[in-house]
Amino acid sequence: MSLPHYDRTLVMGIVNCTPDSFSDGGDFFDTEAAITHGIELIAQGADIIDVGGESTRPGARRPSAARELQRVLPVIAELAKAGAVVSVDTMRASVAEKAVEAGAAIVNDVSGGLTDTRMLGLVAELNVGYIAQHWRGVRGRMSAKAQYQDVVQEVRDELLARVEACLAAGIQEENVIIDPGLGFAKNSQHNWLILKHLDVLIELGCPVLIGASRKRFLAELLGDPGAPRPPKELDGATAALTALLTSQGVWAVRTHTVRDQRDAIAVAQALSNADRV
Ligand code: PMM
Repeated sequence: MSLPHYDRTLVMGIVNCTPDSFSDGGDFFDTEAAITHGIELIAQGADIIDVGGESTRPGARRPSAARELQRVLPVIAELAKAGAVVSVDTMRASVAEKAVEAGAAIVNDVSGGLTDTRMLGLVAELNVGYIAQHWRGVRGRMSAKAQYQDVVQEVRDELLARVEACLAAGIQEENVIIDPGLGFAKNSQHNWLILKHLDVLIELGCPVLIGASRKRFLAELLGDPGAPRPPKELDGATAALTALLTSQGVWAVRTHTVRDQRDAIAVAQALSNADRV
């Protein structure tokens, strides 16, 4: 399979079918509500819809694989039927396998293959896209692992190791996407440094996906000391970042609000294409 490629940064719309995600916790937990939301994001111009059934929020309890499947499969099937390119946000090979059967074209694994030893081999067999996110550990233990001498270099090296693991497992090079995993074992300063030096990741040669939408580092930037701004009030900041990321050559942004991000990308593109005649 080949990944969607366009002459602009792509927008991946988020459909979290979970009661407890970071930033839209519970809004689209119900299957029908999740499908309706996905269709709405497609209408707003989403290039990819990312469907997840497990929250990665610190302290969240893992659902069973059966529960995760029950949450995501009907949503993936309906959105794929509606013509969407669907990715499944899962760390489990068993869920990825069924999700691809139901129509998903990309596996989005926030653990980059480190949670489930079957994952990379399965993705190679299925010949689908694979998002390898930078990851240092699960939920409660994430912040303890946010220790770096040089966050940019270490994230780059650890991502490169995941890309090599993907290739060794037989995944086609053109199917591998990398993601620094903002907020995953990273504090605000780490996130800003990674974003400032994205060229270091882009130089690795894989498409780069960035998930900044409604994340805590934006809430901390815009809130008062000790009172971060609520996630749903961060969409302007997310769009500002999207415009800047577009000019850096990011392949896609993962976001809760598709229209704003498409607008931000159009503005950045018009500016960069404007020429004196
Ligand atoms: N962030 C979250 C979940 N899945 N997947 C990728 N590839 N990159 C991310 O940054 C990412 C992800 C957590 O955010 P949410 O709870 O708002 O979806």
